[in-house]
Amino acid sequence: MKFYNSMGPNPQVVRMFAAERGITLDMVEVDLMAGENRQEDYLKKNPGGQLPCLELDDGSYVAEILPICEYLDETADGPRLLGETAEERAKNRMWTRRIDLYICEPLATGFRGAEGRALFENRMTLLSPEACGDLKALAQEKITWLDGLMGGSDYLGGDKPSLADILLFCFLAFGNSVGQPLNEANKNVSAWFERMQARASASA
Ligand SMILES: N[C@@H](CCC(=O)N[C@@H](CS)C(=O)NCC(=O)O)C(=O)O
Repeated sequence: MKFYNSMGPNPQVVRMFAAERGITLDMVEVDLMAGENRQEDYLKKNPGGQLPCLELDDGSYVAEILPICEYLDETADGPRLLGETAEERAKNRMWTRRIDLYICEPLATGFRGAEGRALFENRMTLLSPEACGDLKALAQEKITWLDGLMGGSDYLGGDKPSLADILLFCFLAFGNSVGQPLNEANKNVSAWFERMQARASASA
């Protein structure tokens, strides 16, 4: 198994998930800044042209971070991070989907068309900087919504971090570094962010 890795929050989600799950990834670096991921050799692996991507032992590929994490969870020895029962898995997926659709997607699309414009303008259609401002505001609105729900437990998934926690952490850390800072008025999210940052897996 090989993990095609790069800078950016998406590969970080898989690296952090693997670290939490006790999995060592065999990493191959791809130069995202130089656009290596948009060239023929990489497109044969992942026609979506984005990172990361996992090459399985049979030579086939799985792209998209959430299915990659699910695959790692199901195939590694030891207790599953995504849950042992249908109920646990459904709740994990519910949180992961909320975080992905309502926070990660607008945050990342908002970044690409604004601060990331020079890097992305020859790679994909971008929204106007004004629309990107609206997307960033939508992401912030949902983070504040989440803050109101997060008082009772240490992590979204309960007493240990789930994939949803890892996803949210990597994207909030990324947002923080590209002009979408953490809002300190969101006390629960801020305390949760510090808890996540203190985990050894945060530097994976
Ligand atoms: N939906 C994809 C998103 C992947 C993604 O956006 N990756 C970024 C790196 S964080 C990327 O490849 N950016 C460079 C590009 O699009 O050319 C997933 O789940 O893996």
